[in-house]
Amino acid sequence: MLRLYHFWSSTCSRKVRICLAEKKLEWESRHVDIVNKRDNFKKWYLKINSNGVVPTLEHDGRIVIESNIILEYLDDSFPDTRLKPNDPFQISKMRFWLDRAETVVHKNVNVLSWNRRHIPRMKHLSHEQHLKILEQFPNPETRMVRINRLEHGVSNADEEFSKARLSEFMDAMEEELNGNTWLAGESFSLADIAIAPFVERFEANNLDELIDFRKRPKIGSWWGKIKSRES
Ligand SMILES: N[C@@H](CCC(=O)N[C@@H](CS)C(=O)NCC(=O)O)C(=O)O
Repeated sequence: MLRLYHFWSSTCSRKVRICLAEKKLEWESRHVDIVNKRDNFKKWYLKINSNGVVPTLEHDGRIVIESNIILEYLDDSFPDTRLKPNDPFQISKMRFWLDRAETVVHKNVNVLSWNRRHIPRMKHLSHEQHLKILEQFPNPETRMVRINRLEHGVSNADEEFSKARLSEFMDAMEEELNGNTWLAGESFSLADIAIAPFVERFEANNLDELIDFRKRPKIGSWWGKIKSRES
């Protein structure tokens, strides 16, 4: 049995839900409220995900964490509908984009979401209450980054830096899609799944330069094809 611990608007959770839908797998949902109830810092959740983040997959009692690893795990465990290319070079491409989704896109989208989404959601809390929440992040690096953001804010310069990294990322994606229909070649793959929720987040955050598809027409047509999929 597959059970997914996830949060509705989390980009990393979305990746896994898209993969489950593409593969037409039955799954049980456990919603983890990472905003108000902070279920992700509760003892029971930290037992299955010691980083205190979503998503977490449970498969027949076994726990898998990290969204990109979950994607590959699902594809390897349920190979009927393949979302991984067969060719080793294309697999390397797919892993390249999975890596960029985490190390470039997720990281920088987080910076840009701070003023736009995080602060408005937390405005009912005092500084001390907010700090107490951030101090609960078990991962020392995440904890330090979040506390620094609370103490010093995200400046215009920080935002411009992140926007520039995302813009470079989008240029690289445009170049990749110049010769290929999908990110890892001629077939839709986990690479496309891993990036799609972030493009949706660029739209939700009104990051106009990133979603100006006149500038990056290949991504525009890729995005149209992604949105027309049932998943
Ligand atoms: N590398 C992890 C990142 C997971 C992650 O950061 N998840 C976010 C939501 S997208 C989260 O749970 N954040 C908890 C919080 O902000 O309190 C993965 O890909 O699974």
